[in-house]
Amino acid sequence: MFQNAIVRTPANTLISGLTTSAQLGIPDYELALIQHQNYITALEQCGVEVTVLPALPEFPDSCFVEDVALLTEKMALLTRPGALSRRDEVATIESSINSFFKKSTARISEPGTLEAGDVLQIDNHFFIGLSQRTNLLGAEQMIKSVLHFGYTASMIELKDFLHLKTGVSYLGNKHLLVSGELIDHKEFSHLKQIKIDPDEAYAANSIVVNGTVLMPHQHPQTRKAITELGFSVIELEVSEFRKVDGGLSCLSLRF
Ligand code: CIR
Repeated sequence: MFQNAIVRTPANTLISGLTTSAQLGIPDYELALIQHQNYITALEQCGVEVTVLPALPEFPDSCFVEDVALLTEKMALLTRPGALSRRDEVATIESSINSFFKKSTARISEPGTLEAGDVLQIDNHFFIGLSQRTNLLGAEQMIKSVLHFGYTASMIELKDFLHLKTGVSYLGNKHLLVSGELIDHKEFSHLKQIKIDPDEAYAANSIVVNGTVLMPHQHPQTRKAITELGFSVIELEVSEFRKVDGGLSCLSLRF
């Protein structure tokens, strides 16, 4: 069960966030604020206490808090983002994380890079995507840190996705939402895959919060597959975050 979540209010500089999706247009900041508030409300509906950190205009992507830390039951890991413009976001969230994880905080150090959007936890195991943002050294550092706490970890090389969790989410009970290059990936052969059509690929980034799946609005086939598994679903419109490559998972740290 998750008891807490940390989010950060989007800054008005969100419109200059890093993006590979420029064809979707520039985010509407006022709408992004409304969508962000709806996201917070959904987390609260799932029984989570949400800590809302203030906007940081000097970091356009800072509302995507997932990337700067990995929070697990036993430890926290402060990352070192591969995106230069995001690297100093870590320092801005550290004290908040330390207030929850007093004893066991590790960090990724130079020349390693890692963004936690590249980390998928399934039970006691972490899959780490090697991406444009997460390098081998960062992944190796993370593996060393988590082994120390009794977890296991392995790497998955990515070709297309920005982050590992751009293309995969774990629903629990061995069920995986999966899309694109990760469909039928050998690392996931022991899991039941819900394969997402290319036209709904954005829904591969969904989150499960205390038994409820939070997924992006208007992905009917994916929604049907998820509800058939018995999950309750909350659909959220996050169009303004999608314009800067953000999805459901990256908007919060849940623990
Ligand atoms: C970035 O490129 O870093 C942000 N515009 C989007 C980050 C999305 N993070 C995630 O999916 N974990």
